Amino acid sequence: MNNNFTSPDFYQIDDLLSEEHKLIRESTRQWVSKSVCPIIEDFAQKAKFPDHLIKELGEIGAFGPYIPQKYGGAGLDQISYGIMMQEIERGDSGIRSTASVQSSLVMYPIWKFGSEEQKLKFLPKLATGEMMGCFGLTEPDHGSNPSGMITNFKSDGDDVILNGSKMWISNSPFADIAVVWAKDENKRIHGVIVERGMEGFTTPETHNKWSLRASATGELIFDNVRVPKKNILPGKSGLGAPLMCLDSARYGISWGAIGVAMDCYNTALNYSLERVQFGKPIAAKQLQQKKLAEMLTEITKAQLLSWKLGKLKNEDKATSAQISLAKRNNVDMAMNIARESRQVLGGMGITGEYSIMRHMMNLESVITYEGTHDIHLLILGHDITGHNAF
Ligand code: TGC
Ligand code: FAD
Repeated sequence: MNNNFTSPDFYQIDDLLSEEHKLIRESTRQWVSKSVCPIIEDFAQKAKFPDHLIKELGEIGAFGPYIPQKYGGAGLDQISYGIMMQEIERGDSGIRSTASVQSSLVMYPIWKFGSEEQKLKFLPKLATGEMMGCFGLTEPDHGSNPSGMITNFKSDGDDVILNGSKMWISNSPFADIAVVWAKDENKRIHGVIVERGMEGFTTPETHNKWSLRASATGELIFDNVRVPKKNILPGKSGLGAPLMCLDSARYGISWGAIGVAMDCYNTALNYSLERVQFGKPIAAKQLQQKKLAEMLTEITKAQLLSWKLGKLKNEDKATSAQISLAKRNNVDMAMNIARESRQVLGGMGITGEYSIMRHMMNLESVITYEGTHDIHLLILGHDITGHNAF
């Protein structure tokens, strides 16, 4: 495990960052090296979520970095958020998932679409980790096509009665609240805050994953759950509301993937300098240099992409298609680098002595969730041609 990590910066991209960005990177990096790297392999092997990290994630400001301070967030810009996701995902995609679900998929919709009462009730506790949330969009029969969702509610006095189920929900087994997307009697989609303990609401865990093993994934089952109407997010309805949340999370993932790629690249570089075969370090062999040179090239391109996207997001100018391009490119880039760097390590690459194989398996989820690789291609195709090919 490499605990003295320095990120590659071949194009002096640090010059584009503020002093605050660099401080945030340094402090998050140190926390990851101290609290995540030493324990994460063991938790992944045991398929257990390290829940003792929740409080620390709250303390380092990883929950809602860009949410205003008034609501308990850190009031930082989008590049700061991206940098935090990069550093946390260097440790493990599952820990980044916990942070990005809490920030972009739970706090963001409450902040953007919630009533003042909802914001004051939930956001400060979500920011510290005293309360944890999850986001329920995907259903057993509606993954890439969430508009077909079946989960629905009917009005009953001051309450609604919620029925249906959600699948593949990060953090569901331990979440205190779920932001659930469900259709009303007119088939209009709304966000509903469902609280643990409401009768008829259960969250069974999904087992036997080979990917994201240090993250808890589960279902959300609603069997005539009575939810007060005051728990419906009043500010926006329709599929566009959850898609706005996804835009924020996908942007964070574009940075997170860079963290994984950097960790794999550094591990492969260090190993190749130390491992001697045929009388020389394997780093002296052209075939290994080709791998390393291509890794650095792709990391550098991805760094520039996410930085520029962050600038656009700071100005509120980033389009959904631009976000899709970065999520799709950077996760694919990280997957290729994980595969190549694992080969540099030979047999050692398949062991838990190094982080690469765990990253490689995690990325199989990252390339699927928040819109699959192919769905992001179709979003780009739609943007380019004006023709919807979904
Ligand atoms: P479509 O007809 O294109 O759009 C419906 C309405 O939404 C608007 N819209 C957006 N609004 C805001 N942001 C966006 N990114 C938007 N994209 C579209 C659109 O203008 C329209 O508005 P209106 O007013 O006309 O109704 O919708 P569609 O049904 O054809 O589907 C579009 C598609 C395929 C792109 C979308 O549904 C999609 O992205 N599918 C992928 C599903 C997905 O990403 N699921 C993620 C689940 S959450 C998750 O994976 C969390 S993992 C967390 C972790 O552990 O890190
Ligand atoms: P499907 O939609 O069934 O897709 C199967 C295949 O068909 C894919 O290759 C896809 O690209 C392709 N495909 C689909 N439509 C088309 C098309 N029109 N043209 C061509 N190809 C197409 N969801 C949440 O709501 N909240 C969460 O917190 C969450 N966390 C997750 C955590 C993990 C570990 C995983 C694995 C998933 C998580 N998801 C979550 C669900 C995730 O968003 C979905 O898995 C994803 O959107 C894909 O849906 P699906 O699995 O149903 O695949």
